[in-house]
Amino acid sequence: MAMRNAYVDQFPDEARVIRSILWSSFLALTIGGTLGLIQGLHRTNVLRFINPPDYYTVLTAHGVLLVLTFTIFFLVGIFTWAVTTSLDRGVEDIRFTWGWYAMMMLGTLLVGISILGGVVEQIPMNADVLYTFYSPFQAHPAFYVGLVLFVVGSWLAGLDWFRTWWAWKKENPDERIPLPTFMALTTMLFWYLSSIGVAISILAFLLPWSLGIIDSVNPLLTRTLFWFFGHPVVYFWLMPAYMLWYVMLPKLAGGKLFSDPLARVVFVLFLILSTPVGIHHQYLDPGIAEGFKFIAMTNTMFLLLPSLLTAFTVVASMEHGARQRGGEGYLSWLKALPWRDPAFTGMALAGLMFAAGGFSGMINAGLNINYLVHNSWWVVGHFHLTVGTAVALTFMAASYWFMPQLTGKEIWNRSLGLVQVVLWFIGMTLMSNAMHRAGLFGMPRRTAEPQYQGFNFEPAVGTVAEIDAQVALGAALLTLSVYLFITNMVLTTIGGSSSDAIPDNTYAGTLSGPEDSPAIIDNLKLWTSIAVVLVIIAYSLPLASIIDAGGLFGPGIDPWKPGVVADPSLVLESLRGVMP
Ligand code: HAS
Ligand code: CU
Repeated sequence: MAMRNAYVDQFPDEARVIRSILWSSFLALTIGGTLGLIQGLHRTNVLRFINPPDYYTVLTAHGVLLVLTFTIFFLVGIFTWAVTTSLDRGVEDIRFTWGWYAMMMLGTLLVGISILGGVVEQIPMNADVLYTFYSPFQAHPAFYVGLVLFVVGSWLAGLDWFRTWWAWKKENPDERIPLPTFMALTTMLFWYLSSIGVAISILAFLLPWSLGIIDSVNPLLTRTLFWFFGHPVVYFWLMPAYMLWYVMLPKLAGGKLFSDPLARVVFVLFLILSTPVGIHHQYLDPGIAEGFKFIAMTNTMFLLLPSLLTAFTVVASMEHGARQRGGEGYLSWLKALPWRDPAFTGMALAGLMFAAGGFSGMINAGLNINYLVHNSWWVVGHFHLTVGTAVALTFMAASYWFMPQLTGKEIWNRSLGLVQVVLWFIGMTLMSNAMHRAGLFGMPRRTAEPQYQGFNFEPAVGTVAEIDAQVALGAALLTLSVYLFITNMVLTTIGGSSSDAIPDNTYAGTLSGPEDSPAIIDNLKLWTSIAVVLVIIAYSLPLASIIDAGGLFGPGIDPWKPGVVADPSLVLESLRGVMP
């Protein structure tokens, strides 16, 4: 009998940590998904059982659990797989790996409990600040402390991968960085750069303010620091999905990656361009000059390039796979793809929906068109196609390949997996399409009561009732899909016995390998320096003018004058709320 060579056989210790990490991620997905259904039914007036004010607590938990907890846990797990697999060596010290995971868990618990305080009277905390935690909304200090722990944990995860790579490089000084490691490292580099923004916002302003150390903050400044991080974070979610499309999808399709050099160029472009664009979330913020917004728009349009390159490369690789399997013709090769494999089909459908989500992103990015869609349900439609499908569906689909690798067991029910990913596609088609349409006639986002008294929305096509029905039905199908997913994962893990039929832990080969690109592509220091310079160009003047106009700590407030900085007893006072 041939020796099985799954990930769990090669790296049993790493497999154990990654399993725990993925379970944290799946738990967040299950709770977050359920909350999504509650909101979907409430907003559309189909079923209302929460108090309208609690809607914002639920919405905060939904956003935080899904876009921060679910996605980021999954990606740190999958990047750990990517680095160890492609370097063919374990992490330097597995205790360190457990350490950063524990830190991220602790952060999640603090954040989770403080949000829960919004609906549970016994918990004397509150964090109804939505996942963007803009001031003047204020959360309990534990919320901010939890966020800091979570983010610092993710920084240490990156350090873990860099350490593994440094050790490998010592032994392989002349080799090119293997592609999956290259992708994980470039992603981490822009994550380090961009999360400095949110770190400053929290540590210098929001946390001291919530603790009562300072009296006020400059909302525009903290918003700008948030979006300095808030745009790049969307690519932090997307890059692991892209990695899976580059290294897994071609393999599952039965072929090879069309071009390794092109994939590297894409990740370098994301490293360079992800950060200097955050102001495209602030086109409607007064207090930022139009010129700065124009620069952000220009950078954003350049940033479309790596995604368009990805669309080309990934589809070309799929076509190569299909032709290897006997596919022919201009389009009939599509029929030769392995549509019965939930991992393949889920990822391919995620890519297809991302084409639509990317398109609505281009519309958002237009400085003038944005005025039409900003703060409307359109934006919610946009990000449910991007993070909610390109990323979430890819992660779920990939789990049908990864769970066997991590547990040594077969998926409990693969056909159910196929149903699950298709159900997501259908549910999201209904929900996101309706949301986009609703946004076009001004239906606002983030409100429990979208109907204003004395005002009737008038859709150009269809009716409000029909749009609401699609959203409610879509939300129900999506939640059902999450439950099918989690059931499959649970039964795979606890049921079944170890199987010898698990495929080897490998990823796609390439038609054109790294040797076809100049070595400078692997010069991470160079690209990081360019990224830093671009950030300085894009942000120094806007930040200076925001501080000049509104003060570091709010208009007219000089923290260096005595009396304004609160006395330390206030700090103790507010800490009393945190301590039991
Ligand atoms: Fe966005 C708002 C612009 C991409 C997430 N975005 C948001 C928000 C979120 C979000 C969460 O400029 C709301 C934030 C909030 O709460 O206020 N976005 C863009 C642009 C892109 C973009 C230009 N967004 C994303 C991604 C996200 C994400 C990715 C998460 C993962 N977005 C904006 C703007 C706003 C915004 C404004 C602010 C709006 C406002 O007013 O508030 C681009 O990166 C998109 C590029 C993508 C493409 C598509 C390429 C197609 C591909 C598919 C290949 C096909 C395959 C399969 C593989 C050009 C790669 C084929 C299958 C076969 C069967 C053949
Ligand atoms: Cu953005």
